[in-house]
Amino acid sequence: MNRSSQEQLADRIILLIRTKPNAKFKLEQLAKKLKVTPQQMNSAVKVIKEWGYKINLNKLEVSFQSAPDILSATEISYELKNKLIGRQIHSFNSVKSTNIVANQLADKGAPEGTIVTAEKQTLGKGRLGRSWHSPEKVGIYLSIILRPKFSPDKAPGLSVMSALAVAEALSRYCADSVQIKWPNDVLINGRKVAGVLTELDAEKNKINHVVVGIGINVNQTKKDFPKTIGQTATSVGIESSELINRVDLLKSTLRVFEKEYRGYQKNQLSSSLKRIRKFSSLINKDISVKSGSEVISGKAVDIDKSGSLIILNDSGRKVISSGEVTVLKE
Ligand code: BT5
Repeated sequence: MNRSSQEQLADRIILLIRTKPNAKFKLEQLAKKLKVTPQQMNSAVKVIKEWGYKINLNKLEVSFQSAPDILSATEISYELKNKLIGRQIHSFNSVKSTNIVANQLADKGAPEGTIVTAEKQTLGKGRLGRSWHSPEKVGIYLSIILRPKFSPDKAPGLSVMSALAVAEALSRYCADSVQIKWPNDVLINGRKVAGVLTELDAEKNKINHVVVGIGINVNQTKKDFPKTIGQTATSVGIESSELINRVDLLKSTLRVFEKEYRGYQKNQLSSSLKRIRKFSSLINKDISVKSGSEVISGKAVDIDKSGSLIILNDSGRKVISSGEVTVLKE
């Protein structure tokens, strides 16, 4: 039996025994049910232990105690109940960047809703050539492949939509302190906890695919951040003083994302604007935005249904679809 069929068997055993935690399952009966030999059962049970599942095992019986907090396809798909987002899951221990892998999969025809996750990234990407610090097993590194039918000019709003999905998932852990800093940052108590990198592959009037990359700092402690971002970054764990289950947080994010994406396809951000405004850290602040080579200053007054930021200044009303914001006055 090769490694991957052993892993598949391990998956099936986990699915069966976790339906009744702590109940004893006879190994012989499980083997019969799964149509495998006792030897195959034994090696699959070994794999289950190696993955970090807590099981009680003797020669005759096995029982399920608890699942490890690993971003594996087995754990992510368990009771996810999404129709689209996460219907195919590619999970890795280490990749350069989940966005790079997702773009490659999309080029090869991976269906909409396919996700890529990793325990660690060695070349995690931010926007505009910047990097995303991605240490092992403490963060969530996720990319989602979308194939929307709408025209490419509607794609920029997907960043705000994704930031909203993350903010909503995070507010279950840190209720009143989560904010969205337009267009793609999520903050807790003013520090960056998550970022979104949206990459678009499109022709003139048609989107081939979009990869939405989401990085969330989950269980980092202060000393896990390099000096360069020590003052500006935070994690959900630091802000909630709890050890967070990454699989649960990832699944909540995927569920909210699916709901938001459905709404976005119908009418962009129309039905999300109230929540976006509630989370927004910029409304009514004096800001300056660098958008391409242009720098525009003024008061941020709103975000519209396309995800653009509306600014008022002496020369009137400006609508900005993407850029870098600096807050001038709190
Ligand atoms: C972002 O860029 O915020 C987008 C980050 C997207 C990361 C995800 S992880 C999964 C997927 N695969 C990838 O390769 N990327 C995506 P930007 O707005 O450009 O912010 C980058 C800046 O944030 C950096 O220049 C640092 O100053 C800061 N930074 C880097 N790592 C950070 C971290 N882990 N937490 C908080 N701030 C960070």
